[in-house]
Amino acid sequence: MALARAELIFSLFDADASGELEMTDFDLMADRVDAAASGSEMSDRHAMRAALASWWEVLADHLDVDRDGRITLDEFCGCVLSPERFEGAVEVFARALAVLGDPDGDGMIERPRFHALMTAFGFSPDNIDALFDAFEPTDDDEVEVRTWESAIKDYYRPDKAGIAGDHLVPAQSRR
Ligand SMILES: [Ca+2]
Ligand SMILES: [Ca+2]
Ligand SMILES: [Ca+2]
Repeated sequence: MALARAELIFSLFDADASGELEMTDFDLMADRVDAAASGSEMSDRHAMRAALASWWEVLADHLDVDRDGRITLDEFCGCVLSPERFEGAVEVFARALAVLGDPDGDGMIERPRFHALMTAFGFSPDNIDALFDAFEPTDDDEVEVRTWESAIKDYYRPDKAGIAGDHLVPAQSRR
């Protein structure tokens, strides 16, 4: 399961589908999320950009073994062995994303906004809905941002299994 998850996370990070991770992938994700986060404060959007940039730096520092500025899938799978190294970066990212999901600060995120942000990160519509439903939305079709934030943190941990974010894994690759 851990390696399958690492491969899935790798393919999501590879925003330009070049087959390797580069800084430009994280710039591209930042652009997409920024476009999806209209209505959020500029400072919150900048915080997301900064979170993605420093996440890339941490990944490159630890995983780009041959120092060519790109992370191959083989190099990336090294993160399965030491997920704790990336926890800090994932936490900052999850917080920044949660803030973008809740511009009015009431602690809840609506389905359309959830959809827009998750689509920006490359998740597919069916999987996004399944995850939203797993969070048990209110009658107003909102879920708690806190629940989502902790699911994001779990999701990007390659060693985690049996989590809400498993709804984001296409059925055929679940084990
Ligand atoms: Ca790429
Ligand atoms: Ca490399
Ligand atoms: Ca809200």
